[in-house]
Amino acid sequence: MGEASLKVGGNAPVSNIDPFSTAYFDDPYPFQEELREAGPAVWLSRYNVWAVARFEHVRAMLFDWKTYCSGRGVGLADFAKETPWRPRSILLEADPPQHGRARTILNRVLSPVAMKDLQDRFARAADDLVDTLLERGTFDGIADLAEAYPLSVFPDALGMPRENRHFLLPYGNMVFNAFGPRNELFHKSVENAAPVLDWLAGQMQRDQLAPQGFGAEIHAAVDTGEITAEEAPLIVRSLLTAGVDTTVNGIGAALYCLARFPEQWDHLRADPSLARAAFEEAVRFESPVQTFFRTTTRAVRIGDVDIDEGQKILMFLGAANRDPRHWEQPDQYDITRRTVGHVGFGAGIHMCVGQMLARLEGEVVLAALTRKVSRIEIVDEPQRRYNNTLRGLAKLPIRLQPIH
Ligand code: Z7Z
Repeated sequence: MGEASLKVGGNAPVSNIDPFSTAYFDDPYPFQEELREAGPAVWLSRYNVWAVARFEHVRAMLFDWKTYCSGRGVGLADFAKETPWRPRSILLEADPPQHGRARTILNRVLSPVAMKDLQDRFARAADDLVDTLLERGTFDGIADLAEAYPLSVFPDALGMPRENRHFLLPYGNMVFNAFGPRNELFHKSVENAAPVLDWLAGQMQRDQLAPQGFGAEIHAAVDTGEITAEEAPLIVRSLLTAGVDTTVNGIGAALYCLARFPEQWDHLRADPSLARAAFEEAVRFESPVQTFFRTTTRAVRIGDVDIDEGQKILMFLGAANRDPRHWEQPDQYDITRRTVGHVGFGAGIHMCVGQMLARLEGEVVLAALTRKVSRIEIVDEPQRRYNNTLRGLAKLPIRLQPIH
């Protein structure tokens, strides 16, 4: 780990930590502590960007969209200086007022009432999947559960055709890698996703989507004049991009936590009404979305550190969610903890628009497990999946013991 030093010509601490390296992904916690302890803002000398890792400052940044904008991209690339690698998202990579128009539509499509309509179907699908997996006994908790479940319900809710829905995974993997540097990981994920790009472009179009579902509802907003016919496919694309890999890693995180901490699993079984809380705490504890960027719209001071206009700042959601300045025993997975205020879903105007859908998926999967399973055992070494933004596993070999 790097020696702390001061930024040339300034008063800021400097670090040579690489938050996009496999060493970091394998064990991010000592690095995150170093960044939190170094100061409220730290210069990352490898990438010439700023890092903010303390809870208080990450949260404040997320709420202050005027100072910390998204329109110049939420990855390392500054859209003011380079052309985005894909047409920019009019939701994620936008600021008010443009952002609000796309957001309003998705707020409606993914509203609490819409979630209520999905509840029974989603719960039944979780029950069925857990039944099938119990018959197998031993399986891969990632491919067979954390990936299989969202892929079994989310494309249906969108109104996608049956074929090739697993193509959503390599696409999401590429987009989330693309928020980081153009490293080996990024290039490999581009290669992996190349064969699915044409398919994906087709999935956004109105005539591909079932007459009922999130996709059709988005396109219907063209008819009312809320958005243009050019904007609708881009808003569908936002769901296709952000709706699968994120929930896969959220469910994977919860499964991994409950397998590693059997006393928490016992607690959940004793009180299944904690299923939602157990999922939420897994999102805090593992922070499936680890980092992304903002760009300063003016000169600012964070703590005692001066930052110029037009600077990229990397927000460490995962580090904030384990900041001991805010959390008691942050490195404990505790399903009875008050998790309110965690930044695993972000905060402010860009806070995850699909968070209720994610929670629904997480809750019904955990609830199905509590009804049928007595023990979740890890039977072989878990393997990490490396991604520039997402934290999660590639493999989690587990065995489920049925309740007799
Ligand atoms: O609009 C989009 O394409 C989109 C892509 C990625 C929206 C959101 C995200 C995202 C989700 C980014 C979580 C960072 C964290």
